[in-house]
Amino acid sequence: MERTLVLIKPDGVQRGLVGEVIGRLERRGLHLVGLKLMAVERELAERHYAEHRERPFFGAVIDFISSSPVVAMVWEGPNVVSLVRSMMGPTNPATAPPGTIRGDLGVDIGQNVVHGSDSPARAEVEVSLFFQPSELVSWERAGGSWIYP
Ligand code: IDP
Ligand code: MG
Repeated sequence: MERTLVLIKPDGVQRGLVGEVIGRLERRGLHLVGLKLMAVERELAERHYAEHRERPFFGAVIDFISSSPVVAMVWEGPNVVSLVRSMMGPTNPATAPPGTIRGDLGVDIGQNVVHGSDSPARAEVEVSLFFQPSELVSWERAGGSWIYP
């Protein structure tokens, strides 16, 4: 079963958008298997964003994600990586379409409310960076067959 890491970034938590973001993912029918509020240490931030190490915005991204708590979650389901990415919208909220999380809730590329893994392989790495296996819960949602027949 596919899993993805979703972070509600410091701006989303500070702005009181935790319920809004989780509500959208829940209403879509996605399945939550891990959830916690946490501070992101710089070392974890640098490992999480390692692919951007050479980019000019790397320092700013590390400073930002470690500046204030995030909500870290793992969601599970068929195609969940691309489902979440399409719900988030493009990286820059200024050009993200209405109806997407970033297009509805943000305006700045650095403060774009959410992170979602960009591939199943990357998701596996990111889930294991943020969660111990014992923190993930396997459970069945009542009425789940009305979402996934
Ligand atoms: P993604 O979050 O949509 O996957 P990435 O390209 O992986 O976007 O970039 C990671 C994060 O780095 C973005 O979510 C954004 O907050 C930040 N970022 C990306 N590009 C820029 C930029 O050009 N300037 C400032 N911040 C950026
Ligand atoms: Mg990315």
